[in-house]
Amino acid sequence: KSGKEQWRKTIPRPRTADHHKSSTPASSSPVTDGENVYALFNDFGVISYDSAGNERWRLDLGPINNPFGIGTSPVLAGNTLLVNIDAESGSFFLGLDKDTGKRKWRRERPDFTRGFSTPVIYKPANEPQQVLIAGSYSLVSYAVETGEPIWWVNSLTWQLKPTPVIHGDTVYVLGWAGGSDEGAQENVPDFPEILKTRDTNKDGKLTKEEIADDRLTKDWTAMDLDRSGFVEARDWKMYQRRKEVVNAVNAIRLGGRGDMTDKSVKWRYYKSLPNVPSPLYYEGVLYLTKEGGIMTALDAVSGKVLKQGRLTGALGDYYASPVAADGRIYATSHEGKVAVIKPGAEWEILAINPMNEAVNATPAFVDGRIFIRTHGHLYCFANQ
Ligand SMILES: [Ca+2]
Ligand SMILES: [Ca+2]
Repeated sequence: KSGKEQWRKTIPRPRTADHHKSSTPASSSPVTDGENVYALFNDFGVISYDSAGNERWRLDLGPINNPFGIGTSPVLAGNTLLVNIDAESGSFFLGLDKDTGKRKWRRERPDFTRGFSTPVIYKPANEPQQVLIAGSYSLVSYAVETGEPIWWVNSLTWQLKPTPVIHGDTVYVLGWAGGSDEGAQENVPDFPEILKTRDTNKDGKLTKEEIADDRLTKDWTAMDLDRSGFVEARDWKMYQRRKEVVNAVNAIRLGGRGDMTDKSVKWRYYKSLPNVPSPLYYEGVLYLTKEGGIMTALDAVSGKVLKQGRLTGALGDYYASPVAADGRIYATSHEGKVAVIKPGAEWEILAINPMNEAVNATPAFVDGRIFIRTHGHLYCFANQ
């Protein structure tokens, strides 16, 4: 209530991994069960403290092969702490006992490359809890208890950052990645075919020199995903997919068994897509806030554009997701301008509140209070 510091712990990091300039080694949001807290760090792994700051357990997750660091946050489902790590190689999804940190299950995700989206819990009627992960090329729903994949929808874009949003029987999955806007797709030949012409020394893999195409080799970290020094079949398959997929916000019907790609996609929208901010569902409308300060309101049922416009007074980059509470939408720019918006098909800006500092974190609303974390401060706002 007062913001007074209760405790502070420092964890020595066993290694220092790369991360994107917009990220930090502590970008994941901690999660709490009301008594204990669970935090995930790029260079460390998972650690849990009780409310007095006593360490309960820790779990080293090893080096993570993601050149941009991690953006995903741990999630609690009953007694299970869910942690998904999508990297260029060695991606995995963990279900941990929240009280001991012991592994309940581990699911390898070899077909997934770098990802930053946070898992989302989904409770089907008359069935046990599931957890959805939006990753490169697929949305997969897993059983919380066992980690078994239950159903999935393919053809998402690569390197997803936003968290999916659930409303009713629908999940809205947004993905934008460089080079994958509608119209930029390319047909890339299969690996055996490319080997025929490029694999000069016939060892079944390709060096930079053998590929001899600057367009492919200039971002070598995005090609040689497992850091072997060569492009092998998996690296090539991922490159093929990257050139195949389309950035979009997808409305997907929840539930099913197996591959639901052809059955469950209700609509797709391809334009003015945000990179990092998650969409917001509020009273029948899906809101997207994009870099540059462009807000798009879509009819959540049909995907039709209701209104698109600039958040005048709060232009610039957007990392924080839009949030809604008590009949208002709050959109926070990287420069720290908080736009307060009247929701609806004819949304309009009511106020712009400057925080006078950069903001990447999404504001949190709890019991009539608004918590906003800027780069240097944590603020709490409330009606007195
Ligand atoms: Ca070769
Ligand atoms: Ca490789």
